[in-house]
Amino acid sequence: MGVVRPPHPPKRVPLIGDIIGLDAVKPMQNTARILGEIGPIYQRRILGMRLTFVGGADIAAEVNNDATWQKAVPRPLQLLRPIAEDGLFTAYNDEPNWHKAHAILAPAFSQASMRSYHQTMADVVDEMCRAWDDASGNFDVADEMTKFALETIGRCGFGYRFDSFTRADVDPFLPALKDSLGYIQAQGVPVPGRKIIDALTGRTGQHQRNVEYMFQVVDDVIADRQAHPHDEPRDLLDLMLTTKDPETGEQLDARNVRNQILTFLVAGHETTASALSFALYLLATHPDEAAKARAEVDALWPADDVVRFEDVAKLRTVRRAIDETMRLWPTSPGYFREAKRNTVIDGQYPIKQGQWLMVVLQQVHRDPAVWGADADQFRPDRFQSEEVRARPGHGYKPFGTGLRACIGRQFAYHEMILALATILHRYNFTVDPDYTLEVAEQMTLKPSGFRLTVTRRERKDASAPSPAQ
Ligand code: MNH
Repeated sequence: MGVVRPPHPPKRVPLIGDIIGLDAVKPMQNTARILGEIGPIYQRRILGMRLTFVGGADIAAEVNNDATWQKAVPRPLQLLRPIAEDGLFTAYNDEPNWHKAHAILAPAFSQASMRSYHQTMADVVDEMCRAWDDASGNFDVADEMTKFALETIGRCGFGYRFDSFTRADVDPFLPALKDSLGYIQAQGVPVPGRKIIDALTGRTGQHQRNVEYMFQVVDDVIADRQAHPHDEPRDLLDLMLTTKDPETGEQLDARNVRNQILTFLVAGHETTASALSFALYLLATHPDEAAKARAEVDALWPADDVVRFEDVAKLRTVRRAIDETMRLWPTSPGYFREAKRNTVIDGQYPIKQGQWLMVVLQQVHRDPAVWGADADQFRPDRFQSEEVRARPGHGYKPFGTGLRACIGRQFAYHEMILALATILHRYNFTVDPDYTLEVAEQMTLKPSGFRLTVTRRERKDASAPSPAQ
C-alpha cells in the first residue's frame, strides 16, 4: 500500500509537480484560497520538495501540540539568518542562545514592564497626530503605521530615534532595512538565474552594503550604551546588557545583542504596523463599530487627551476590535511546525520526524467549525468573554503557539490599543468610497493603497462627550 498523502492542487505536471497556479506576488492569499477550495490540508510538490499547508482549526490544534511538534525554521526563515543569526525569532530550537535570551528578555515583555514603555509610546502617537494635523489629515495608512511602529520599537527597544515624524528627510536606516528585507524575500521565490542577475545588476552588492550599514549602526548604539550605561534599566538594550541568565549566570554577548535588536526591529514593526492598518481600515469601513469604540474611549477620558497606563487595560472594546482585526487579517500569515517524531495527522496522513508544514492562519481564523457561518464578517463582539469561553481556543493563534510564540505580544497589544484609542479619540474618519481592499504581501499581509482622511473632533463640553461620527 502506498503512503496516503494530502490532496494537491489541480494540474500537477509530471516530474516538476504543482507549479501551475503558484503566485509569486500573493503567495499566502493564494494558499488560503486553495485551502478554502480543497480542504483543511494540502500538499504542493515542486521538484521533489513537498510543502504542506494546514488551514483547519482541528488539524492546527494537532500540530500545535508541543509534545509531538515544535517550531520549524525552514528556508523562508533561514533567509533571515544572515541578518538575525541566532536571535530569538530565527534561532533553531536547540541553540543555547535561544534559552538564554528568552530567559533574559521574558520579564522585559511582561504586562507589568509595559509601564516603563508607556510614556514613550504615547509620545510617538502624539508626534504622529501632530504630523497629520500639519499635513491636512490625509495619508497612506500603512506608511504612517509603519513609521509609528518602527519609531516605537526603536525608542523603547534601544533608545534610538528615527525621528520619522519630525525630520524632513528619511533616516538612512529605513531604506537599508526595507531594501534588505525585500532582497531577502525575493530569494525565497525560485527564479532561474536570479543569483547571476542580482550580481550583475548590483543588487547583491547593494544588499551587502545595506546589511553592513545596519550592523554598524546597531553596533555603535550598543558600544555607546556600554560606554555610558544608565543607572537603572530603561529599555530592552539596558536589560540585555545587564541581566544574567538565571540558569547559566551568563550575559548575552555583544554580537547576540545585535542579533536581538535587529530581530525586534524586523519582527516588531511590520507585524504591528500592518495590524493597526487593518484595524483602521475595518473601523473606518464599519462606522457602527468605530462608534462603539469611541464611546468607550470618550467615557474614560471625558476631559483630557491623556491615556494613562492603567487605562489601556480597561479599553476592552478597542481590544476586541484589534483581536477581531487580527482574526480576519493575521498580519503574520502563518508559522512553521515540524514533527519531533513520526506521527499521523488528521487520522490519516503519516508525517515523518523532521517533516515541516505551515499553519495558514487566515484559514484557521475563518474555519466555520469554530467561527460559524459569518466567519468572514468583522464582528468584534466575537471576543466578548461569553463567546470566547464557548469556543475552542485553538482557532485563534495570531501570535503563534507554544514555547516559540511571540515574545512581543503584550508590547504589541499595549502599543496598538494606545494608538488606536488616541486616534479614535481625536479624529473622525473619512474613507474614499471607491477604495476596495487590496492586501499586499511582504513579510506580512498589509492593506495597500488605503488612504484615510482624518478630521479633529470637536469636544465642546468636556463633561458631555460629543456623539461619535
Ligand atoms: Mn512577534 C514571534 C506575530 C509583534 C517579537 N510573532 C512571533 C510569532 C508570530 C508573531 C506569529 C511566531 C513565529 C513562529 O512561530 O515562527 N508579532 C506577531 C504579531 C505582532 C507581533 C501578529 C503584532 C501584532 N513581535 C511583535 C513585537 C515584537 C515581536 C512588537 C518585539 C518587540 N515575535 C517577536 C519575537 C519572536 C516573535 C522576538 C520570536 C520568539 C521566539 O521564538 O522565542
